[in-house]
Order: sequence, then C-alpha cells, then structure tokens
Amino acid sequence: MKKNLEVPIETRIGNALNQIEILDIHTHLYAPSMGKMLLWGIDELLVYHYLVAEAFRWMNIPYSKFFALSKSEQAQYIWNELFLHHSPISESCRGVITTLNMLGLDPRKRDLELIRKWYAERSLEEHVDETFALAGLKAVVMTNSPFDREETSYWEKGLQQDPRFLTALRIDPLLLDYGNTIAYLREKGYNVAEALTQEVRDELFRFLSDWADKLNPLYLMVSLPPEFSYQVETSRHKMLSKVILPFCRERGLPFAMMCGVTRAVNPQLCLAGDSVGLSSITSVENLCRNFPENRFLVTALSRENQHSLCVAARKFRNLHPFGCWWFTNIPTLMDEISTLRFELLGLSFTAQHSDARVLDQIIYKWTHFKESLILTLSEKYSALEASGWEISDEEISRDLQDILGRNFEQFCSKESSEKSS
Ligand code: FIX
Ligand code: ZN
Repeated sequence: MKKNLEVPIETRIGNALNQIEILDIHTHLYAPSMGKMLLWGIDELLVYHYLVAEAFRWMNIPYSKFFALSKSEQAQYIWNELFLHHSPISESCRGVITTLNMLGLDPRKRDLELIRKWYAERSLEEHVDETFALAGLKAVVMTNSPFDREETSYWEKGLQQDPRFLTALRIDPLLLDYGNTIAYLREKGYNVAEALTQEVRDELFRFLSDWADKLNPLYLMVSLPPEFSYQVETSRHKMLSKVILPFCRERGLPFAMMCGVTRAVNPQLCLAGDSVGLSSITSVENLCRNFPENRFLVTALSRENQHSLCVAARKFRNLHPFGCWWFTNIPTLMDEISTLRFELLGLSFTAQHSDARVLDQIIYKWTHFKESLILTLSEKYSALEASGWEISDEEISRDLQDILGRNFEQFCSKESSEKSS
C-alpha cells in the first residue's frame, strides 16, 4: 500500500481529483454536430437563466421588453447589473468569474468587449477540448427529447456520434402532459389515444423503442413536480406502471427522476421562472418496492428531501441518489448533501452532475464542486484515520472514481439489472 502520510489529506484528494476523468451524468449540452443547439461563449454564460433570475431583482425593465432584446443586449444588462453595479458574489455569478479566469481571461478588467473579442476568435473544436480538460471530464450525458422538433431533426438526419457526448431519453411530456402530447405522437405516425388500452400501450412502446434505437440512451428521464405521487391511482400512475417502467425493464435501462420542480411560478421570467417544492420520498420508496426489477436514479431539488432520500437508498439497492441539483448546487448545500450521503451511504451514490446548459459552465460547476468535495471528504478521511484506519492514494483515487462516474456506470450496466431482479 502506497502511503503518503506527510502530505495533507486535502492535497492528496486534490491531486487525485486532477488525475481522474469524471463522467457528468446530466447536462443540457449537445454534441458539436448539433450545430447551434450547443451553447457556448460569454453572452450565453451571461443570459443563463440562473443569472436572469438574479438580475431581475435589480432591473426595472419590464419582463417582456427584456426578453424582446437581442442576446447580446440582454447579456449587457446582466453584466452591468450583476458584475458592475454590485459585486458578483452569488454562486452563479462567481461561476462566470471562475470560468473566465480558468480560460485565461482577466475578469478583473471588467471589460466585456474584450472578452467578447476573445471568444470571437475561438474555434468550437478547441473550446470543447479545453473546457473538457479544465473541468476534468471524459464525457457528459445530454438531455435528448424526442418531443423537441429542433432536436429530432438532427437525429432523423442521422448524427455523427461523439463519444464525449452520451445520450439520455427525456420523456416529460409523455408522463406529465400526455393529453396534450397525443396530437404530436399521432402526427409522427403513432396511433395513440387518451385511454391506455393494450393497442395504445403497444404504440407508445413502439415510439419509445424507435427513439431508444436512434439514441442508444443510458437511461430514460423526467423532472417531476413536488405533488407527483405514487400512492394514489392517477393517469400518470398508469403511464408509469404500464408503459414507461415495463419499457425500461425490457431495455435494461434505469429511470431517472428529478424530483421537486414547480414549473413557471412566475411565467414572466420564462425559463428562469421555475421554483422548488417538497417531494414525496415515500412515492420513490413505493416505486422501488413495487418495481424491484426497475432501477431508479433520483435527485431532489428541495434541501428538506435530502435526508429521507438517503434513508430510502439504504433500503433499496435499485435506488441510486445523484447530484446536487440546481438550487442545491451552491457551496453550503453541496457540503451538506455530500456529508449526509457519506454518513448514510458511504460511497454508494453519484456525488454530482453539472446540469450545464452552456459548455463553458462545466469549468466552474466542476471546479466549485471539487472545492466542496475536498472539504467534505477530507473531513471524513481524517475522522477515519483518527479512529485507526489508513487511506492510500490508490484508495482515494478509487473512491473518487466511484462517486464521480463509475458507480453510475455500474448501476446502468445490464449486469446490475440482473442483480436487482
Ligand atoms: O429539468 C431539468 O433537467 C432542469 O435541470 C432544468 O429544467 C432547469 O432549467 C435547469 O437548467 C436546472 O439546472
Ligand atoms: Zn437538468
């Protein structure tokens, strides 16, 4: 066993983090072959919906007038408000600073035009390579929607695959808004109707199979509102138990549930108008118990759900908690959530996903998470050493690889689906 007892544990974890390659298991990024769907650059960073919400706390401009502006005009407003008129201390604002700094730009100059010029001279290929390298990623998982016309046009044409951009099949409209999705499915040639008869279920299966064949996804996924429940019989209940979960079983795919988003509490804010609510982890437990042959990847948006999600995962090996999602992706809660998970689950979860919408964001989202992980994990290793254990560098590296990709890969593998049945 290679010991490294002279070097502080924080440094050893930091060194190991610099050497491993992370798998980012949920993002909203797209492969470069999907053209303008892959967002990058300073204006995209500034108009990120996290920053839009923060800027509107200061801006007086009417919502509709702001959203009618061009992207660079919106970016200018946000830059002025959040970076020039006030210090950019929020997590999302600091993220822009970390990103620019790590790319070799100097945000201290406060010169937006200079930054724009730098980006204008950059090629997308070099930018993908550099952002992945700075974040320490080997691959990201995209969010691929068969209900998005812009996206489906790329898949229907046949896409050049890039091994750094993996796929996940997103099915929110099917589960959450089936009534309004029927027309779209019929237009695409699937003979579906409101009642989930055997014929309709077969057609929905055919739809999912066609898309799974096209995309080869790692998992199916949905974001759920807080009121989502698997306790009382509802039409969503039936769609899940009769279509989606049997399909996942047949294909050996996990089902990812992102629990606790209330969409459009302020519709005027557009994408920035979503909020958070408390979810039912009892429903997650019910699903894990009633469908032991399915595997569930679960993250929760509300802070108050984090403890019960860990407890649920202690009870069900077909449940894999992941990530510090969105409003929980802030230092205070990353520290707290990782610590809760270490203390209740050891290392049997996936610690983070970036949810990046703009390529450049993988730099800060992963850098900031690594800062948190160095703190939380060094505390755990130190306590363990004080209790009479010794950790080698190889073991540190193994543990980090587990929580930053390998556990997820193992959970998704067919081998794991055989184990849970
Ligand atoms: O449902 C989701 O996948 C969410 O992550 C998004 O809807 C959300 O807008 C987001 O970007 C959060 O980080
Ligand atoms: Zn997301």
